[in-house]
Amino acid sequence: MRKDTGQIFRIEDYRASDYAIPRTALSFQLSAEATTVTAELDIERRDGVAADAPLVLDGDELSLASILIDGEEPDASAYEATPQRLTIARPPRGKTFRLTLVTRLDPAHNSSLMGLYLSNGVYCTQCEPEGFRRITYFIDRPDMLSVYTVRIEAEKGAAPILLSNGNPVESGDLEGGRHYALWHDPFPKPSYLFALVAGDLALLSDEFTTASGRKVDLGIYVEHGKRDRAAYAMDALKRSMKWDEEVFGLEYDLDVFNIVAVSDFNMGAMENKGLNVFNDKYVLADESTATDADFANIEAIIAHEYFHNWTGNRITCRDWFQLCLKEGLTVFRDHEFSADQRSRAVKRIAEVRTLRAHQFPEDQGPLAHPVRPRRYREINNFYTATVYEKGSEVVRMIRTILGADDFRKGMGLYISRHDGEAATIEDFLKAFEDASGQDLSQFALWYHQAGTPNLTITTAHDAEAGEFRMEIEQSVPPTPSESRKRLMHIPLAFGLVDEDGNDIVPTEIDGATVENGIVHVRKRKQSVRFRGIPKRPALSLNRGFSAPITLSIEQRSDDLLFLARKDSDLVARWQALNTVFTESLIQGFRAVRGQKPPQFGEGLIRATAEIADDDSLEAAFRALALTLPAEADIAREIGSQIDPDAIHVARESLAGKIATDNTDVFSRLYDSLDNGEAFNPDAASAGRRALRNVLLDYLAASDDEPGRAARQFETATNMTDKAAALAVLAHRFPGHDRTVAALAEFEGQYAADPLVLDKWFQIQATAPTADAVERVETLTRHPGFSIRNPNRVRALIGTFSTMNQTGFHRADGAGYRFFARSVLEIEKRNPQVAARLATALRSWRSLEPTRQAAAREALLEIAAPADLSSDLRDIVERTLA
Ligand code: B3K
Ligand code: ZN
Repeated sequence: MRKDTGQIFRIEDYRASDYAIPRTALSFQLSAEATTVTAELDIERRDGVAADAPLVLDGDELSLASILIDGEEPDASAYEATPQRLTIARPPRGKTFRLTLVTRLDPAHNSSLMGLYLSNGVYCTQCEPEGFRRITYFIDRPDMLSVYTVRIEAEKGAAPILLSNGNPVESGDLEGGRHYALWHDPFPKPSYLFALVAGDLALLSDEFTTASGRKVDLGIYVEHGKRDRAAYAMDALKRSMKWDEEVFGLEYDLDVFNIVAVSDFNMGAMENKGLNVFNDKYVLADESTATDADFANIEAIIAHEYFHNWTGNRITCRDWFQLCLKEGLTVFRDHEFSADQRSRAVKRIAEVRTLRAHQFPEDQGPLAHPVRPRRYREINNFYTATVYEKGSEVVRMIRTILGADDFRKGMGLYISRHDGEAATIEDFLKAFEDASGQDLSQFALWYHQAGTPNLTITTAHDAEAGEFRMEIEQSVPPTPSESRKRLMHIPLAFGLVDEDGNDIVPTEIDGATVENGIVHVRKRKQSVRFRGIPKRPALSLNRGFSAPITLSIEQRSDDLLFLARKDSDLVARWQALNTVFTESLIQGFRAVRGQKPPQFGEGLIRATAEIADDDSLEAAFRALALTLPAEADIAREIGSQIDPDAIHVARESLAGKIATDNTDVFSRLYDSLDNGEAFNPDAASAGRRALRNVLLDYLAASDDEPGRAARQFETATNMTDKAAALAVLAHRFPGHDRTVAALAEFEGQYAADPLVLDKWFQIQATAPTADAVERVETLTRHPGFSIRNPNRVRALIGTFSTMNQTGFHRADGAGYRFFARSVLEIEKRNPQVAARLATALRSWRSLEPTRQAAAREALLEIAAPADLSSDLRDIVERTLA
């Protein structure tokens, strides 16, 4: 593994490389433990570079078998090859020359899943960000664009399928049961987009004709026996291709587009040019093995990787500091796609929940960094919620500020200007400025400044003058190495709502820029005065979640409950109810800490029933509205002195109260939502299942017996209902005979289906029982568990550490100790997965003192080994700093 060297990379140190590699020809002789890679690199000295400039190529754990310069073997003193670097001190003096390198790889023992490795007998690659240098020596940086030709040779029996980027050129049989395939990708691309797959896989094929009439062959390759489970992914792919043409005018550009599903993969998927490689979790789905959430994720990730073809591949990043240029933008594009395919408001609420759950804690803790970071020690640790999700919010705000038309023009300009280039955030912003004539210099701080901005809002109403005033004050909290912050441009969408729920149109507005229901906050303090407002309005804020900020405002809970019922903006309606839930739970938490029983307002309980029963609202919206903030959400809002046990008690007591007081409505609704319809993965049907399963959980919170959940488990005809019922049994009736039986049945039925068994691991990892740590530890010895497989590790240990607040944060520190041991064990094989896992401790400073001390011990234990990987060293040191 790549050991930490302590080196820090800084954006200001960027400079173009001395040499370019316009053409790259790779030839692979595949073999599990001894693969040979021959790389023929056409090297070109850039203009203005001294003829004696050394050529330095990156490597990572490489061994050089041979080297030729212009076909001749150089003198041993002419070059130096280490596992990390190949240096040619005095390259040929001519402008161009050819370097031929042979390296040998051992894919079978590559457990880091970076570079070339074997997953379940399938050869596959992962190169982003710096995995290509584990295959051959190269100038492995995203601005090194090269045209690739790839020849793959393997044993035909073991690997009948041979795939790489671009278009297939030729293939054929060879002696000794071997065969070969030749691929050529005409589009210059960075090395991180290189991919190769070889193995024995089943193919689901289809085709797509682009708007300009080009026929594209589509292929999804999966394990034998699973082809039918790829149908939904194929459908999502075709919808994505069409959507990108219709919405952004972007067409696919090669003759083939292939997707391969592999079972060992460090993240979700990878956008390699013409050959996307996917974690099989995000390809395979049918009603009996996947939940509605799985279907939605597949649709989103298939779209995301496909959309990268333009935003990421055709226009790539100049350097890794610009990662959000492709990621934030592509997340924005996949969000829009899902919003168009499903329900826009429901999708937006889901995005807000994700952002708050993952990005806000990052921004508020020791790992905070700007959307475009200025320095890194290990780039793998910057594939974060900030770069992706906040990066997407920033693009959304550009559209809010410019309006849809100028935004679309700006995108067009960005693409036409930079197609075929490696670009920067400055290039991106300039395209929008030029297209719209607007100055985005203050707005650009969203890319450069870390931390979640806060707006403090106070209001006053003068009935006599018919005037409503809103005072806004902005602040950005300090973050690591950024103690002083500059003032941001925050587009805050709002509405003044009258007693019937209608938006009031003021006769006059002054004091700040207000356009189309948006206040553009640019100064520290801003005041807005609305005239023609005789009655005190309810104030609906940050409609549509127009800016990724926090709000400090005293709002009466009856105003919020009114907005929850009446606001014209559905996101704001959800937010209003959620705010009342959160505030009530924080009060409940304080009561529990003070040894008092928590109390909850009747208005809230009534509003919950009313919203549940309002069939003018989509079921999916009602499901989200009814879902209480998660324990981690409540902890984040409390902010310090966190005691997860008290949060758990408060939340359970609110759930119990809502369930007891609303049993009749909830059980009637629960029964009525079971209409026996055939399974359909569409948003409306999924929404009905979501609502029914939220109600099941509530009803179980006041039931003494698990009858209803057990019945649902037994009669369920799809995985969504089955897994939801199993979770209710395991979480609310642990140890009950029917729970034990259901867990055993599920385990037996899916023992041979790892992706489904992951749900069984997850459900048990999240059960909030006193013995959770011991249970999870025991499950690590289950035959279906493997510490080498990232999906298994995430399902069991990842879920435990992020979603089982009482178990992970057990007061005696047992959860942390188990966690530290696991992280170190995983790190030996896969540093990237270990480092990601370790971020679960990033909010340790918000815990109450006893847990804080125990969490620190665990972090110190993780930091102790002298030879940690750069991945884990970077996370643990920043977390402790
Ligand atoms: N670009 C890849 C992520 C690569 C992560 C490397 N640690 C997938 C995506 O965002 O589309
Ligand atoms: Zn991406």
